[in-house]
Amino acid sequence: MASPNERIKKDSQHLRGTLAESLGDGHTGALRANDTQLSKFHGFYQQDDRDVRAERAKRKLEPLYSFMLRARVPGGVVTPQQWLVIDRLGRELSGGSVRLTTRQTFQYHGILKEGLKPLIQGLHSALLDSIAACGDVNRNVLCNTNPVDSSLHAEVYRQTVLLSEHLLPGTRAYHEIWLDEEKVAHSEEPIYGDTYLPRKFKTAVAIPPHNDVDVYANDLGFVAIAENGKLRGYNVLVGGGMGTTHGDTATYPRAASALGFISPEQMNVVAEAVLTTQRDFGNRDDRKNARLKYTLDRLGVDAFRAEVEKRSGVTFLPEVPVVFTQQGDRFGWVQGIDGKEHLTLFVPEGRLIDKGEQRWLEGLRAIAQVHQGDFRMTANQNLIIAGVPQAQKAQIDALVAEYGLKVPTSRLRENAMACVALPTCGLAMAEAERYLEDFVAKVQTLLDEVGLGDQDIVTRITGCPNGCARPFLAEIGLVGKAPGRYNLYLGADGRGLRVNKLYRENQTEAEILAELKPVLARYKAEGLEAERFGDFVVRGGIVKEVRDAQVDFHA
Ligand code: SRM
Ligand code: SF4
Repeated sequence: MASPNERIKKDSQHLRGTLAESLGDGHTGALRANDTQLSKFHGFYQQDDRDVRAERAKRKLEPLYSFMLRARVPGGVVTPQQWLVIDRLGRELSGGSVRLTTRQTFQYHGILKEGLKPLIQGLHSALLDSIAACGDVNRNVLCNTNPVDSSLHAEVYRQTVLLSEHLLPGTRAYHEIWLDEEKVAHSEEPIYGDTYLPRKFKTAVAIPPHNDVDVYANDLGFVAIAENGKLRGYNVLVGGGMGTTHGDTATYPRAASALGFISPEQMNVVAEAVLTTQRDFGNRDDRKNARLKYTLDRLGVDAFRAEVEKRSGVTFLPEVPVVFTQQGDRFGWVQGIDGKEHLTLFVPEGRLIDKGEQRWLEGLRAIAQVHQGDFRMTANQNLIIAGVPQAQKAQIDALVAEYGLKVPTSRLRENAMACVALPTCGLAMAEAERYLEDFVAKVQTLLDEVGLGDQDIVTRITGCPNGCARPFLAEIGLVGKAPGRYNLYLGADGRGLRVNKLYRENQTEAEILAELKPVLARYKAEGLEAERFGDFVVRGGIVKEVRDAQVDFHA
């Protein structure tokens, strides 16, 4: 039987539902039940503050409802003028905080129902939107951010933006409800149809050797291939994804598989064919088994490829061999091939707030007022101040210092990520964002004790197995089970190509640290020159390698 979301989508008149009525209802801070599903396609989620949930229930008050809104920013690039608007809206409507996400965009939390329309209109005034930032559609398209090494970046970024536009839903619901556009009698969804996709759909574009976008974690991935400094085409990947459910072996994280190589001009037609294949073959009965990775494993890669070829008219050429050397970002100043300077700032947990010596919003506002290049949000919750002329470097450095934006850090900390989790995420089983710094400090102590020192081990924590900080691609992955308890995963490769495997279940912090210490000590003693921690634990037989996630992840 089709999942209830299918009926909600079908009856929504292309995502309109009763959102306008829900907004106008002053008796509650919430939306009508069906509208809480449709709102996602418009970029926002209904949430409530879980820190005060029990206390409010005791006082017979409804939960403290508010909304999280996520913008759509293909490739994560915004201008300084746009940044000033993002900053102002964050201060006025989102409690003075803006959160950079793991998908190159930003979120506002704590927005009241009456704040939604001014927020969306404010973003629109800066040519920004939140269309399809969430929901069963293609989401924000990621693209390698760093315009440093190759002339490919500008071309690949341009294609990323066009792809994002191409895969947008056709409905005018967003414009009517939020931007007061006149209602059209009839609207079309040429790509999606009336029920959109069975589930969310994510796309990323990577430029080797940097896998900063974790391209293998996406439903659809494009890996840019260069020849003599020019874009030759893309390897197409399908079927990546992180979300799992504790105890349900029919769910698993999966690194994407290759379909083959295409030319740059074939990108949109192939993307559309992959998307419609998932639209027509994806599971619409069980949302836990509905992502493209399950469709792919059910059909098999060869049959999936044949279907995409039939729909697109494109014949895949053999995948071109590529080498990825790292996940994560490169920090500090780097000079691009055009002579411009780019500064990657480490943003703790992606949280932009003014607190103590670190005044992120004030500081970035001051930078935006003088900056002549752009800002680039990375897929690791960090920020690049990009395209700075040589002559302005010192001025930017002075502002970074004045507002405390150069945070003392270590390689472990720089490479660590956590999802939002408590108090806003309704699905969190344990802390993540509020716990990461503490946990990383304790792992650093272990590294120092065993003599490893300043090590770059990809470490990620999520508050539940949905995997929003891509913990299954971390060399040390913690996934929340209950307050203060996590599953510990080891054995990803630090390049984002291989998912990890459960090492210990339902552990307290003390237990996790006690488990990690001897493994780190063995790595120090037995690890080969330049061997990554994640590769060592596999070679050393500490965890088994996951080759085929469907079979190996739970074995
Ligand atoms: Fe996520 C649901 C936050 C990236 C897999 N994710 C959620 C929700 C909306 C909770 C909910 O459904 O009520 C979280 C809101 C928390 C909050 O208070 O803000 C949430 N996800 C995030 C963000 C903000 C984490 C972060 O700390 O940066 C990321 C926003 C990305 C963006 O800008 O679009 C975020 N989520 C991811 C990623 C990473 C990625 O895409 O590279 C994943 C794993 C990849 C994947 O999709 O497989 C991810 N989020 C999920 C899932 C599991 C999907 C699945 O296939 O099972 C859910 C739950 C769901 O969809 O049912 C989820
Ligand atoms: Fe929430 Fe779980 Fe995603 Fe963390 S991983 S933000 S706890 S859904």
